[in-house]
Amino acid sequence: MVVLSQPALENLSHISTCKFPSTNFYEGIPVIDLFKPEANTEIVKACQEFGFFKVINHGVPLEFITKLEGEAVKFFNLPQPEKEKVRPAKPFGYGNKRIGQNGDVGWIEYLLLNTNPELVYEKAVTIPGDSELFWSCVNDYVSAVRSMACDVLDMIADGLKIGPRNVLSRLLRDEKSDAVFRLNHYPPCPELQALSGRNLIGFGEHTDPQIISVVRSNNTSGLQISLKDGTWVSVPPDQYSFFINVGDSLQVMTNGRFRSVKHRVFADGLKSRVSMIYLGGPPLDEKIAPLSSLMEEGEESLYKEFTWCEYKKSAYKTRLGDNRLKFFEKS
Ligand code: GA4
Repeated sequence: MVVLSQPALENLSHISTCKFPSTNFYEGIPVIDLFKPEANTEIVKACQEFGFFKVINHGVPLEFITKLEGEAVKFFNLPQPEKEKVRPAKPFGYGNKRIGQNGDVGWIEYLLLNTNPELVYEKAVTIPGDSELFWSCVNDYVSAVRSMACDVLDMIADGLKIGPRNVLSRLLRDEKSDAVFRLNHYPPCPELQALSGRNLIGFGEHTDPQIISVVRSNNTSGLQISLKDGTWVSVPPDQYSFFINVGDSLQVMTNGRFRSVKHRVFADGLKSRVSMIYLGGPPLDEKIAPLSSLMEEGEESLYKEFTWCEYKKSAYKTRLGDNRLKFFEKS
């Protein structure tokens, strides 16, 4: 079980709140067993309908997950001045309440890390205590999760009946793949919940700019996704499974067939939520465009041409809740 110390209730007027019916879970989230032969088609269907699904039988060793969670809890439990010794998340490091550089805030603290082997030395983030142990846990976890994400992308190619099979996964396997990894801690907000029955927004609504994101959290609720009709639903937590989000880049590469899913996170009233997210992006110079093998005769791209670097630069100038793809849609 995760036990973390609670921060004092500070002036929270700048962080939005909302009624969060945490027990009212949505039961319609697709669950994909990666061992089943039908997984390919089920994943494609889930990406079209929801842009989101849960995977079981994922093959990521539980040991990697629990070790990294232990390191994350150790870090977030440090006294505030110790945590602030880590370089600020501009772009990589420790962040507290501020998200990105454009004024977004939430009831969250986090470590934002770059896991690209080429940049690791240049942008290395040192963690108080045993930083080497911390990084070895991150690397074990990220390698296993990346490999599972690549399997999922290969199954997507199979399900879409396009080739080569690694047309998507090669982008994450590339040593220049621009992947980001975040460890999030959403402290509970018991006083606020007791006073008003409301919960604090931990991470406001947004889509992920990358290709695919793999989320794992402890057994605390908080994650919500937006369905096609705009309804927000709560995702039942499951510490033994992973949740996968379609990102903006995969929406473009499938020419809008897949949905980049809007999601947000509330802080729980009583429990700490700790999540770990691998966001798999392509190399910076990669062109993001609909896959030619998927396009039907006469079908035109819905998007202007751009590279991942161009999209990322533009996305990082936006606010969390903005529609980042709209600048790249053909009118
Ligand atoms: C959303 C997905 C990832 O967490 C992230 C976020 C990034 C950040 O936290 O710095 C951004 C956000 C995310 C999209 C818009 C910009 C950039 C905060 C923000 C307001 C690491 C990412 O790649 O894009």
